[in-house]
Amino acid sequence: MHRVSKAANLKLATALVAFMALPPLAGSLMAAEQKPVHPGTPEAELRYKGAPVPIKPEEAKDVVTPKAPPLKPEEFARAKQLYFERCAGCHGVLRKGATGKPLTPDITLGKGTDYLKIFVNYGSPAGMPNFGTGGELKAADIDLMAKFLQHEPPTPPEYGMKEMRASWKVLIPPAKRPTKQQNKINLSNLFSVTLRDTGEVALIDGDTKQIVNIVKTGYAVHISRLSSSGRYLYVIGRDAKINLIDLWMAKPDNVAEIKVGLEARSVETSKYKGFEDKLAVAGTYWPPQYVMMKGDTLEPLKIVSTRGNTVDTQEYHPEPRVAAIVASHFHPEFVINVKETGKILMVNYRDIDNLKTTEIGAARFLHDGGWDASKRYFLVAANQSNKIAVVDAKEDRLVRLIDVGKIPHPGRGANFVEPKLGPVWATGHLGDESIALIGTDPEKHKGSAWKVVRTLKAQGGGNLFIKTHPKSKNLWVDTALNPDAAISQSVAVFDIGNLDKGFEVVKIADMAKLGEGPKRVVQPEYNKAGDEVWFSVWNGKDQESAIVIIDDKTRKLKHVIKDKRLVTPTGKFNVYNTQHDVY
Ligand code: DHE
Repeated sequence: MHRVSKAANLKLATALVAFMALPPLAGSLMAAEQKPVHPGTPEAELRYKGAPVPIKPEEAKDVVTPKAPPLKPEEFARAKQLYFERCAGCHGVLRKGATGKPLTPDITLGKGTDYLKIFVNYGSPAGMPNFGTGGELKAADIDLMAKFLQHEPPTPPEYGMKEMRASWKVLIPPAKRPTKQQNKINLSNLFSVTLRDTGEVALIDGDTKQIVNIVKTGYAVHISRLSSSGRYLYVIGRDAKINLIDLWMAKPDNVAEIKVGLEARSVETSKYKGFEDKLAVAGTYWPPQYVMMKGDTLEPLKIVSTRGNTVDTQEYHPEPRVAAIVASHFHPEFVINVKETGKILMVNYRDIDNLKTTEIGAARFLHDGGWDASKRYFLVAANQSNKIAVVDAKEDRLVRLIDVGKIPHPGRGANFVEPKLGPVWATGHLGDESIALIGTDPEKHKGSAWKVVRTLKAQGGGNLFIKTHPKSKNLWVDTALNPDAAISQSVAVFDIGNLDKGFEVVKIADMAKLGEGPKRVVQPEYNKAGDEVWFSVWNGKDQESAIVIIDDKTRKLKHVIKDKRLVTPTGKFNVYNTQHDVY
């Protein structure tokens, strides 16, 4: 296993801090890259720890703790804001510990203000940022934070059926929607492109490369998913707002919306035979729960909490966030991954009043993942545990926990046939340059199944997404979070038929011919035919970004989409490939 050096880790960590802290520190992305903010912290940890939480501080109630140093109301308000922006992503909203350590008063009161101040000021080699010496927080704020941490954590409000129904809007009821497609777009080759910092998606015609519409969505919009038929597009923002877009309209646009919580990342729809387009499901980070909704209106039907005990030490965790959700093709089930408890819930939606759930114990910090080529096995990263969990969706059981490299980050992963070893599913890593190939065919390639059969070496750490297509011979690997601009602005491409040859570097950002900015190249996504691969060149909010389209066969530039409306493009979701789980 190749590992990045300590110095490289430090550089990468620094870049990641800047990257993670996007909303409040957005403008300082490049500047912050120069400061050593997280000494000794591997990049991947930081990537997941520091993201600001979009919960408004005023929503979380103050709890004054008798033995803790006193704080005035305005000091409380400021401390809450700082905590949600800088700390909650790692330590959890309730400070019970997520990828960062627990910070509840039973621990912090014993440490005292001076000790805590030193910690916040200088950080720790275990991953705590040096907020003081790194220049992120002033002395007064560090003092405030050290006192605040000794009080009971302010709890954000619960968010239940009443709140969901109050936020729910059906803009165009199903009866008033088109009965057949009203536009001439080749919908199966449409792309939904996340415009992260404007809270919108760009719908781009994959054939003509023209923008069909820019649709308003939630704050810091995150992912798009398709209904089973491909007609409806579901988009979720970090503020837990879901937008339902009807692609049959003359100009595809929102037909319904709902806010399902205060913070969220995942949405999915029912795909099992007989339930096509019937249900949608969304998981929230806060409150820790998932909700099932009517597929064509988003009417909320059932909310289920994910609070419970961790898979290993079996301690109670008050805030287990919902990470990836996929729809099973073998049963009417959603596969719901609960991050902090490390449990995979196979939730049967056949009868939601008598809900049957199979709870599969995997490993903590479940995050993202995808199906193998047969769509029977789901492979998901337990990222901070450096493992991939494999679940059999036919038999609803854990097949194996596989040790991989440092902080696996597959996106949905990449399925292909390794010439000697048979079908594999591959993941890259945030924390090192390795690509792990896991055998996925227990029938014909039993010896290779459910282990790392081969490890490739790509450009470096900071990989976010990896992609191929059943019709392609290429495996594309981004390195969007690598601190070296030459690496974050280019991608590696392997020849699947000759992996020994190593990779070729394709300088995607240069092809876009943009001005200043980080120009991170992120998330390869194929068109329906599998002969083009699209990359986002992700620049700052006030800078020009682009989408670069590569001819997959020749690996040469085919087209660049530039438009002043394409602000901070990141994820791209091709309708056909997302609808049919092709990756
Ligand atoms: Fe994502 C998928 C969570 C930051 C782009 N991201 C996911 C999933 C989760 C997740 C749980 C799986 C969803 C599913 O399949 O149902 N992402 C998080 C975070 O908690 C994190 C680390 C911090 C945060 O602030 O939210 C985070 N993600 C990012 C980004 O900064 C990215 C790179 C840019 C952006 O647009 O926000 C980003 N995440 C994506 C994309 C996917 C994703 C493009 C879907 C990949 C796919 O191929 O399906």
